[in-house]
Amino acid sequence: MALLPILRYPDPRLHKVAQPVQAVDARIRALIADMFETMYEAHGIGLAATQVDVHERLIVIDVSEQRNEPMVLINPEITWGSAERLRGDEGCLSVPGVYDGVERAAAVTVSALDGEGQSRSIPAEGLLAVCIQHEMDHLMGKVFVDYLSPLKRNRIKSKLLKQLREEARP
Ligand code: K1U
Ligand code: ZN
Repeated sequence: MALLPILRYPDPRLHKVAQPVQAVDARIRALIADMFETMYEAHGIGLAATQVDVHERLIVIDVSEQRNEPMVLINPEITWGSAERLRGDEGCLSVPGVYDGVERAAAVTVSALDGEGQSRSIPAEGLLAVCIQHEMDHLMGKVFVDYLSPLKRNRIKSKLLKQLREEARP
């Protein structure tokens, strides 16, 4: 297993649209293992393949307190979303240190293949529903800061670019 580098906003590769996974083979299983290791090490509750510069429709999630309920979504599609919408603060491993409010469907049903290539339909609410929608946005090249005002987004962009420049200084 290996830790993968996570792309950081405003890296333009975060805006690429992911393509369907063609086969759940050894390459994908190794990627899933590496993505879980990377997500747990970063203390995240989700990670999309886009964030590790792999532009295929694959997500890993674990919203459990004990960090022992891993969930793999391959080629996910939302088949139902509630009319009820809720606004809550979100964070992102690709946008470190930034938290802001985003409005999402309160509940969704997602169909996807699991890590064994089996078809599943998963009803989700609460944090899991939010996380699924956030990660599926990544697969469409969308980062949660894209929901914020241009003013806020530009401030975040400048702050993160400054951080990257400082980290690159010898
Ligand atoms: O996509 C990612 O970078 C993972 C992201 C998922 C997410 C968090 C909160 C709301 C929606 C989606 C994170 O895991 S950020 C990590 C974090 O700060 C966090 C962890 C648990 C609950 C809330 C935030
Ligand atoms: Zn994210």
